[in-house]
Formats: sequence, C-alpha cells, structure tokens
Amino acid sequence: MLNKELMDKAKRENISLFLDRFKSQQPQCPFGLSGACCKNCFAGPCRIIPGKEERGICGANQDVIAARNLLRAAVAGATCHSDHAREVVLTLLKIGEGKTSAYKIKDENKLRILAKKLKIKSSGSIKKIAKLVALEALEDFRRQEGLYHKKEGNYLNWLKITALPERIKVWKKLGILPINSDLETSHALHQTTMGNDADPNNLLLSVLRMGLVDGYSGLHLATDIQDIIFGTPSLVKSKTDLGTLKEDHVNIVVHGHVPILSQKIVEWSRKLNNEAKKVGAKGINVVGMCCSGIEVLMRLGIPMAGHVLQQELAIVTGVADAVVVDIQCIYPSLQDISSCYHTKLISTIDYVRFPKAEHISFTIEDANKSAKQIIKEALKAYKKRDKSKILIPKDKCEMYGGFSVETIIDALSKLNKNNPLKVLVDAIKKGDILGVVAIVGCRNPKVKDDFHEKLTEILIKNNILVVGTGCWAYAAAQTGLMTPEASKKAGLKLRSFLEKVGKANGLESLPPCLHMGSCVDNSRVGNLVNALANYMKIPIYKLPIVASAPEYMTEKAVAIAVWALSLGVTTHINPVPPVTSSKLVTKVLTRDLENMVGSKILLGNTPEESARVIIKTIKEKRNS
Ligand code: BF8
Ligand code: SF4
Repeated sequence: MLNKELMDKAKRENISLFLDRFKSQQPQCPFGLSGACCKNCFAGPCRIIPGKEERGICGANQDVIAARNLLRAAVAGATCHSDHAREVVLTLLKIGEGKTSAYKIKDENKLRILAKKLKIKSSGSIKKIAKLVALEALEDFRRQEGLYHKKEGNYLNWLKITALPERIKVWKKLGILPINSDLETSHALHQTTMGNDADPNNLLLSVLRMGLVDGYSGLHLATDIQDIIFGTPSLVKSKTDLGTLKEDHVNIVVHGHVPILSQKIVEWSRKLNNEAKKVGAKGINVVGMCCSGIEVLMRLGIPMAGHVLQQELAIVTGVADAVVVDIQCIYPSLQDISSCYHTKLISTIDYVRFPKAEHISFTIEDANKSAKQIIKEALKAYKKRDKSKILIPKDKCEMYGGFSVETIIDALSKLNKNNPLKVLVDAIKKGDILGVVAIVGCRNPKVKDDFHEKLTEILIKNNILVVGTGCWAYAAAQTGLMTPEASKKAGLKLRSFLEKVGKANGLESLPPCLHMGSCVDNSRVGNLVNALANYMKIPIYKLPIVASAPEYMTEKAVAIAVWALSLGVTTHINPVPPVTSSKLVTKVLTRDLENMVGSKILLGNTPEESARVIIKTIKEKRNS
C-alpha cells in the first residue's frame, strides 16, 4: 500500500485523503461511467435510458453523445499540453529578443538542428536563430488557412518536421491535419455544442485530429523547446519516494508540469543554500512531484518524491516547508491539508489559483526575483515546523533516469559507433527483445492493486523492454525497476541484452525500464518509434510496439492516447473509457480504427489480462 505509515498518520490526524473521498463518492454514476450523459446545453442534463428514452431532448443519440464527450476530453487534454508548449515558446522568444536574462540557451545544437528542419538559415547569432525558431513555433498557434481552404501545405510546422511522411499521407487522406492548435481546439469545442455536429464518425475524426494537436503543438513542441533552453537530458542517478524528504533540511516540493519555474527554484536553492543554516537547517532540499518533478530529475538529478497520489502525503510528513505549484494535476485538497501543518502552499501561475494558497506570480522577466521570494517563504515556514507532527517514511529507492532518445542512442553507440540503432533493431529481430511497450500516464484511485507495477513486471519477465513517462515512472522507480539490478527480474534474453549494453556503458546493466521523462516527453517515445520505423523501413503499426495507460485519469491522458493511436501504435487503456453506451464508438475504437490508422484500443482490467492482450498483439505484429 502507498506509504502506509503516512496513510495511517493521516487517519490518526483526521485528515481526509483522496481514498477517503473516493470511497464517499461510491457508487459512481452509471450514466457518467458509460458516457450516456450529456450536459452540453441547459435544457439538459440528458441521459440515455435504454428501452425508455434513447435520445436527449434535442434528439442527440448515444453515439453522438459518447463521441462528443470523448472529443471534449481530448480537447481539454490537448489545450493543457499546447498551453504548456506556448509558455516555453514564449520564453524562447524572449531569450531571442533579449528581453530576459533569467534564461539562456543550453542546447545550441538542438536549436540549430530544428532551425535547419524549419528551413531557417542557421547563420547569424544564436539569439537571432532562437527568435526565428520561436516565431515558426508560434505559427502553430495562429496560421488561419489550411486544407479546408485548399492550402495544401498549411498545417502544424511541428508535425511537418517531426512526423514520418507515411503518417502524414494517412492523416491527409483522413482530412485531419491540424491547421493551428488554437483554431482546432476552438473548432472542436464548437463542434460539440448543442445543435452542431451530429455525425459520430466525423466527431471521432476530430478526436484523432485532437491527438495530432496534442502530439505536435503540445508534446513535441514543449519537449524540443525545453531541451533547447534547459538542455537535453542525459543519464542521471537519483532517488525516489517520500523518504527523499529530509528532517534536517528545508524541504521545497516543486509540483506541476512546466520546468520554467522548477528549474529556477533548483538553481536558487543552490545559490541560497547557506541561508538555510541561518534558520537552523543543514541546507535546502528540493524534491519533485508529478511531472515538474520529473523535469528537474531528468536534467538536474533532483529526487522524484511522489506521483499524483502522493501529493497529499508529502504534506502529511510534516516536513514539507513549501509546496510550490505551477499547472495541472494539483489537488485542490492541498489547501486544507497544508493548513493542518506549517506547510506554505504557493501558487505561481495567474490562471491556476488556490484561494488558500499564497500567490507569487511567476513571469519570465522576473523569474529570478520570484524564485528567491519563494525560497524565502520556505525558509520562514521551516521555523514554524511542529516537531511532534513529523513522520518521514523510510520509503526511498535508487533509480536511473534521463533516457532521452539521445541518451539511448549514445548508450547503444558504445556497441556500434556508426550504427547504434542496429544494436536495438537486431535485438528486436532476433527476439532478444520480444517487443517494446511504452507505459504512460497517471495513477487512478479507481485502479487497485499496484496495476502499474504488476503489469510492468510481467512484461519485462516476458522479454519486453518497457519505456515510459509520467506517473508510471514513479511507480516503476519506487518498485526498484529503474535500477541495473532490476534486470534480474527480466526474462533471460532481455536481461542479457541489457547487461551487454550496460557493461559497455560502465554499468552492471541497463535498467529494464527506461525513464523517458514527463508526460510531454511522450514525444521522446514518439521519436524513438519514428527512428525504429525509419530504420526498419516499415510503418509504425507493423512494429512490435504497444502503448499502455493502465491507470489513466486525466483528460491529458486521453489526448496522448489518441495521438499514440493516430501514430499507429495500438494502445491498452484502463479503466474502460466512458463510451460503452455507444456500440458505434466502442466498435470504432476497438476495431475499425485499425483500417484507418493501423491501431486500435486494447482493454484489460487486471495486470495479467492486460499483459496477455499486449503480448498477444506484439506476437501478432512480429509474425505479420
Ligand atoms: O502529465 S501522469 S497524473 S502528473 S497527467 Fe498528471 Fe497523469 Fe501524473 Fe503529469 Ni501526466
Ligand atoms: Fe440534452 Fe441535447 Fe442539451 Fe445534450 S445538447 S443536454 S442531449 S438537449
């Protein structure tokens, strides 16, 4: 059980945690669970009641309602990632225009490569190139004319420079190439309102289009620009779990998703470390929560304290002096829980506020000032700790992270300098690696019994290399699966491959689970898949690769899943998505999609059953 000591402590202290509230919410509404509910206008809400009334007041049937609901979820998810990407693009623009000295360009090489792909002349100062790249990126938020207007080449720049030509052809044929991120999310919301699109198939095409918006003007764009500004991750050793909080240190938890803020806090915590001594602490310990935590792990080696379901427990330790949040996956419950302790909850982004938190507005221009102010608040809070309320669990695990595609290629190059990918492809072809599964996404209180951990263990035992991101990475790392020793849990063939690559890189073995980053870094998984398809000269849907989101919870996860599907990656998801009231939508997702994009959704509600369907799919792909 999740940090049991802390769960028990919360109970003793009468603190309500997510699981308590989950229990109070039972039973959850069957209409909502099956997608048979619509509240898209104020004549509603309407429900589909089989045998009684199979249409809403306006006449919308279950197929339309389920498809509209799914599209709305995908739109919401895509806006999260695109907004995130826009923030980092604007940072790059400000660097390019010389409007901020708080941020610099760390990976010039990546900037130049992107500039070349965008057909920008890469002569001139690095700042000038940065500005031009940022302006091309902003085009993905503002070009107005596209395919509908017979402007053939007018679709997302980031899709154009990233996706494989074979895919672009497929998407073009389906008419789903997005023109600009904001335009498409706006269209899709419009499309789902009362009295608009009543064609479930057309709505489902928009769901796929939303996957492309998410994948390119969200995930890929965010990762690329973050790598340029903060550096492309390389192999890093660190620790994970709530035992990384330290009693004798000022603890700052950085929580959310955008590294613009968390990187600065780490930077200033190092500069101001001595200030901690003035308040009686040994230093400042910054730890990460959710994807902000992963961003600072990947580039700076900061410990990953906890995933989405551990955010409340971090405060229950009684040593979280400041919890600093930016955007996404921040439980509003942190307000009440922090008020039971000395913890200072600090919000930083103007459109994500919590009435009981202190708001320190974070801007690119004033980043240094805000980061210093945040650290001062943490130092002040440290002095108010109540010693009788402290309980730091022993849970702490070593782990390796930093597996960008560049890191993976670099590791493989130690075995074949001129053709590193051949090492991986040969292992796949020979069957030393049966297949690759990318496990992504959240932890969901609905999903019981360590689903992530069990599924991952079964897969590696079956010689499947597991790569992944997001909260899965916490689950895997906290079970010790991101260490070289964990290769002993892998099937013999996979183990010997991992040991061979590991030894060539000065490690006992590569871990059987490769941490590829935060949720926007699913783009890295996309790049790896592209590289394999390119090398093997086959479309992605023929590769023995499956994605899985075994505990998906957020709308972002829906957007990522539909992007994976649009790439041709068959994707396992759990819990069952709320579309089962519609036979048509269920059939398209689990079957017909294969004829459109080469992939489909797999279901499986236990780790064993999920592993079975995933392995079956991988074997079918190998034999086809
Ligand atoms: O983007 S995996 S709970 S933390 S949504 Fe959120 Fe899900 Fe965790 Fe990061 Ni991703
Ligand atoms: Fe009911 Fe139609 Fe309004 Fe939805 S859009 S709430 S189905 S009347």
